[in-house]
Amino acid sequence: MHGDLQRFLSFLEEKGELVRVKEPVSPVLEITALADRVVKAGGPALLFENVEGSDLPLAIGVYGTRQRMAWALGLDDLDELGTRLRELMDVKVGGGLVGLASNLPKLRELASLPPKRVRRAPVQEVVWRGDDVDLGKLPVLTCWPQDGGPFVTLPLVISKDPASGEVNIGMYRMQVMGKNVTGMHWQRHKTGARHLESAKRLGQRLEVAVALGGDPALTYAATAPIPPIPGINEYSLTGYLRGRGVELVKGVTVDLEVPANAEIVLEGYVDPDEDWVVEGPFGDHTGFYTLQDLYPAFHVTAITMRRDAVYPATIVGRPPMEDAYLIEASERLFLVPAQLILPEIVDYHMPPAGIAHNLVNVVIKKGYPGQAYKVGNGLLGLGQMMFAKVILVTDADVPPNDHPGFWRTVLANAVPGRDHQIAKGPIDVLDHASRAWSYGSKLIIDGTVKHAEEVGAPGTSGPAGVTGAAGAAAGAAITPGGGAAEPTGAAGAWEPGPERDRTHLPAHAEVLDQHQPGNGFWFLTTRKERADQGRHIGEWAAHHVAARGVRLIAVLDHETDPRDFEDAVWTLLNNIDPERDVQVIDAGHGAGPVWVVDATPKIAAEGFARAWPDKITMTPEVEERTDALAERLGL
Ligand SMILES: Cc1cc2nc3c(=O)[nH]c(=O)nc-3n(C[C@H](O)[C@H](O)[C@H](O)COP(=O)(O)O)c2cc1C
Ligand SMILES: [Mn+2]
Repeated sequence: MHGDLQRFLSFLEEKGELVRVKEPVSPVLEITALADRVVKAGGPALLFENVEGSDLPLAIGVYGTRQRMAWALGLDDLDELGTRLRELMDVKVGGGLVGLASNLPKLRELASLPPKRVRRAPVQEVVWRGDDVDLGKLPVLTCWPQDGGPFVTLPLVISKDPASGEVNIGMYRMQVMGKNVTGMHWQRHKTGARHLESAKRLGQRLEVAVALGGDPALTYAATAPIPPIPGINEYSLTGYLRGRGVELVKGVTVDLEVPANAEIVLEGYVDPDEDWVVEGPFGDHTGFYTLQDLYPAFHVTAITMRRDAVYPATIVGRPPMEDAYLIEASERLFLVPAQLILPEIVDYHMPPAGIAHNLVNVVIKKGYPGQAYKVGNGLLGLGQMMFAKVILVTDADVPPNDHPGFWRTVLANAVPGRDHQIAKGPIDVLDHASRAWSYGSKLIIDGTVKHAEEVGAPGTSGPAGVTGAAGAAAGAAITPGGGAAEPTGAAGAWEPGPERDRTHLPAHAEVLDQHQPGNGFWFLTTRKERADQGRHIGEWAAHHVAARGVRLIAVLDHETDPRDFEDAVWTLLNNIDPERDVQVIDAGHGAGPVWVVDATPKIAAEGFARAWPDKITMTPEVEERTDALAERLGL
């Protein structure tokens, strides 16, 4: 295992996966612009040795490919995360409480390598306290043009619940607001926010320490959705991943232990009685800005660092970004506990276009009617899976990371209206389309091959027969348990129409551009100017014969390219609250029912009370300078 960030950077350099940038580059937008194009091209990690305005070098994109993410955890491939954990646990025992109970003792092994206390630590070679504390000396990035200021983007925020003593590390971005104060963007559902509530009840300040760098496995662990199991936290997960305990040292001004091998540590406190401060805007991992909001202030009492400290950073924005690989690591690891509870799950994936929680593709082994909903709703009950907005379930043999192919399979097997469920629940705080902040709806689409009971037959207890796209294509029919065969009708035989470009699609005064990619979608774009415009265009399209071969019509904003499937689905998922924005129309012209989705920006005239954020874009001037820089660097 690498042990610390700098050893991992050396490892990457040996592998040819690190490029040093020696010329001066500005931390205001420029580093973002370069890092953005490099990560999207699957390029190397970057070490900026000369960041304007700071003496510290800055590393970015360290986890920016699937391979580097695996190496960061000491693995060759991220799939090993699941295999190793599966060996530890017995996932065959079956689902629910039985599976959990028989495996709980085994989970202790996860906690068998607790942190080790050390007295001297590289991260305390340099100590700034009191007036010497100056966050302005760190190369903190101002990431995007509309950002409210510089943000610490890869922080490991350490706190202890003053009531239970439970320690937590979460990655919560921090906006620098002064020499010694930042915002603390722990969202309402996160553990750090709970620790602050606990401190408030006890009438105490909450001490907080923020580590930058350290073992790459620990940085990963701070992002992992670790369930609240006593004795299991980010330190024990890191101990399990790296095969030895994390070295900790006592903070110099706080009664908290901090990772001894970090690059930099910020020590301080959050006072629950202090007014919250205006945080943001911030170009977020949704690919949109998150607008200003109130968050607690973090006061820095000391900054400690290595003599040769490297400042680690990431940027988030339009997918795919570096965080997609941190998320994929969690996806591989937490597949195993998810299968303990929902054993029919064969595999799942959260495609980058869904920025993690907006889209979960699930493959199941199906044994009975309604099972897709059992799994979809079951996932919604598992920790941070509660944020999922759209869940697609199939039992077909399609890899969950084949994004367009997975949709194609699900749309072929799912009849709009008959095969979906809308549910309500908590929504990610960053979601800008939900009816209210952090509260909205979810859409589960059952793209499995249907059992007789699911298409209207009463069913009996005999051996079950199935139908659906596969069966119907082979000329098969529903066989209700032990009974007579029933024809499947149009539903099972559905096939998507061919790809059609705008020249083969009907004109509409308000439609700017449109495309049917050939997998069941029809994307249309419009410049929204009046209430219900998106809905009306969708309804018009559904009634047109061009809707034959289409299962999902989506009306999108004018900035979306309907020929770019990733762009279109990314926009679609961000801009909807399914219960409000998804309707089913059967126009009766032979297309069958279609989902009509209004994914345009919502406006006040439609009763939408919140402000709608912009999509993130870089300024043309910075892009131009970055073209030149990228060329000089051969990137
Ligand atoms: C790059 C990155 C930035 C993140 N920023 C935030 C943030 O600002 N606020 C937040 O609540 N979660 C943020 N997260 C997600 C949390 O780190 C994640 O939900 C984590 O599991 C929370 O852990 P906890 O359960 O210990 O609170 C971020 C994740 C990544 C990968
Ligand atoms: Mn946690």
